[in-house]
Amino acid sequence: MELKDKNILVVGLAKTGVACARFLAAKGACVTVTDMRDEAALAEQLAELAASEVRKTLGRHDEADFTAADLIVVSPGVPQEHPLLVAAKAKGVEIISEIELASRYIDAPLAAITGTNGKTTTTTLLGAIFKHNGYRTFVGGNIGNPLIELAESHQIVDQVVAEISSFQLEWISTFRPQVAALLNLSEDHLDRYPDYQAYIDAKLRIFENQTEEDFAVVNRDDPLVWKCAQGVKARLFPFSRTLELEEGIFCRDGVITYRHDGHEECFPTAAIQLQGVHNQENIMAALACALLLGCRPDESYETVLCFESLHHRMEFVREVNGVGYYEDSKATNVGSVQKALESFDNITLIAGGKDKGGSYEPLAALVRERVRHLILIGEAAERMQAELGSLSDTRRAATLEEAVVLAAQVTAAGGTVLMSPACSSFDMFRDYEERAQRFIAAVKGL
Ligand code: UMA
Ligand code: ADP
Repeated sequence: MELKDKNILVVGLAKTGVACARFLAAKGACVTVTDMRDEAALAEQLAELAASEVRKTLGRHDEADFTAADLIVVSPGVPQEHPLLVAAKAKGVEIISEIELASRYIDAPLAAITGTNGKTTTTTLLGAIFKHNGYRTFVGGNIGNPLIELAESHQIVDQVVAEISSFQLEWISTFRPQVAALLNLSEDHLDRYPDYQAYIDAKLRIFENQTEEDFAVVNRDDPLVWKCAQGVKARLFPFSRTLELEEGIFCRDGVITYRHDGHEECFPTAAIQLQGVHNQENIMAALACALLLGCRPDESYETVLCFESLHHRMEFVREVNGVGYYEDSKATNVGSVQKALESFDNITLIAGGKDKGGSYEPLAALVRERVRHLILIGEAAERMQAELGSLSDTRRAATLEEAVVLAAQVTAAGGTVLMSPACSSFDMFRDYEERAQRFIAAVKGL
């Protein structure tokens, strides 16, 4: 792909935009960056770009930048239907995402992980398995560091593991992972997509350019994933917690069994530290990707045995007066909260935050069955109250701290207080990490 002297517009100047602009400028392209935020708000990003020659349109977007470009590289946070992207597309301008650009400059095999939940856990575990097998490995993508940073660094690696979001897949054209995993599907990001199907369609694009030489690792137990998988060109490699599979990876009676081309490997689960059925799925997906890409079973299993849960995913905080307090701040949709509720009985659930537009109804049965007290916070409180408020003792709190104190008052010994919000955090906090820290501080203050 020739970039020298090309007019390239980078839309969005956060992590992705900065890395793309630096990479493209170093390749000799004429780069313009544009962001709705102004210079003052972007001081940090501009400092990172100080050594690169780039033109800037900040505090606004100019149509002329879009329609005059030879190529546009879009950040994940910019919606696909942005009118200026639509206008540029109508004029025939090529528009790509950062993962598309990066993948054109990466030679190493690519394992790409998507799904509504479990991406970060599975990506991190798979990266650790590759490293323990002795492979030079880059781990990146939606997990926090753009893939283009690998291309920019000229680092030589043997394996690339990428966490991939639906947003990043919106503008791909040739992006082709050797192994792509789809962990699960449930409603999410409906504040960005017109409907659930549009979100699903974006996710499924991970398989779009695969051929029968590649593998699609898919959740056999998720009916929607399994149905969608029937259309893929890659070889299907299912994982299951319920079925014995001839080809695939499955867990039964405390043993994970991997079967591929008549070959079998067995991995007992008793000594695995990562708890919860959802993590069993993440482990199977990571093991499948690793073994399909040449990892040795023994080293891979050793990594799985030692791997501990990542922070802010159903993490135990402390016990006070016989009540266990758990923090699951990364649970920002109903799919992840379902898994959290399945893990406990007699729950006081603290939920709510910024509403993403999906239905809370999928939680109803579990709330009725397992939640004794529901304490709602944030912008979504009203909608959640309307959809779930009649199923258990439901209360409202103005702040997270007030919710924790209220939870401590109403929860009897033997119960569990669980913060698993089903919403993003941006109405009250900087991000999910700040929400987690505030919960932990409030619990420690009890
Ligand atoms: N902007 C405009 N015009 C617009 C819209 C936005 O100029 O119309 C600007 C914003 O002012 C901002 C920039 O565009 O400066 C948006 O950038 P971004 O949101 O893409 O931020 P990055 O820092 O580049 O982060 C992105 C991912 N962000 C999103 O998908 C929203 C990060 O995922 C990812 O880690 C990073 O690239 C590296 O690949 C975050 C995320 O929340 C963690 N992902 C979602 C999730 O996990 O649920 C999908
Ligand atoms: P993602 O990167 O997709 O957001 P994480 O690994 O960060 O995934 O986990 C996010 C939330 O989803 C946490 O609350 C976690 O407990 C839950 N979770 C993790 N894996 C799964 C899974 N396979 N199915 C459902 N929920 C999961």
